Amino acid sequence: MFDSIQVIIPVYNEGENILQTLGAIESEISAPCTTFIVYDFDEDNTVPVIRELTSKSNPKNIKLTKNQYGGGALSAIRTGFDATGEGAVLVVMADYSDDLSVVDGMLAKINQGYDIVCGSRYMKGGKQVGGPKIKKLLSRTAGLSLHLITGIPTHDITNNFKMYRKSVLQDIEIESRDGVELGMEIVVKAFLRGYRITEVPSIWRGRVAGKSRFRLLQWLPGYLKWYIYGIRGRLLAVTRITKQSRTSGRES
Ligand SMILES: Nc1nc2c(ncn2[C@@H]2O[C@H](COP(=O)(O)OP(=O)(O)OP(=O)(O)O)[C@@H](O)[C@H]2O)c(=O)[nH]1
Ligand SMILES: [Mg+2]
Repeated sequence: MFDSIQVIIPVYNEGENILQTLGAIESEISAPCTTFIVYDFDEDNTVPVIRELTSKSNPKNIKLTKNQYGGGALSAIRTGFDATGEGAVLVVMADYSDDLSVVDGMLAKINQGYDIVCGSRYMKGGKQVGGPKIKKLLSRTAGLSLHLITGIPTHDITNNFKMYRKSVLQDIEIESRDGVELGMEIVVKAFLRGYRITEVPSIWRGRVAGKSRFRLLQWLPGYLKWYIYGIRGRLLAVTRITKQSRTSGRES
């Protein structure tokens, strides 16, 4: 039973957004949180904002952490994973796009025995407000079709707003090195290994300040790789089960 949450926030010049996101963590999540803010370089404009905040009140629950794997959101999240201990680990974006009002519910699901809880824009009750239309179309199509084809228990595979049981993160080797598709990689691999996965509806809002770092064309192949991996892995598993039941049917 976990009663606190370790939050990871990758940041790239999020000085205009980070305090609002930290404020929402404070006000919308009732479980105590330790937040790892992972930045790439010392000149990032998020860094002085956090330094000022922590010098005023010295909160022990905010950890400014430098990316240990070079740069990029994906390696920043990996650095955050490394910094966390046992328990529940939540990935949140810095630009106040994720719906933090559902986080206590995510923790409750982990405590019910689920290993991963996905924030889901594309299930009943979830929503995506703003953001580029093409990105929404692609991620929605990927999420709904992967759910339909493989039975993976989320409609929103591409969303990185997910809560993990740390032991799952220790068990799954992350191969992705670029982009932001690691949430997708972890959930697809965890699904094929039989981990318990569920989702909660959440509302995603497009950023109102700062600059988007999303690179659709550059990152699309990474998403496609894990999409195909999921379908292939599921088909192989179904074929194996069918062969086994035929063999045992013949033997009996
Ligand atoms: N450490 C680090 N964090 C990054 C980097 N690029 C993006 N991020 C963070 O990763 C999160 C997601 O990046 P965004 O640019 O918001 O990408 P997105 O959410 O897909 O796109 P929009 O919200 O539409 O702009 C945010 O918290 C960013 O600050 C990076 O190169 N390094
Ligand atoms: Mg964003």
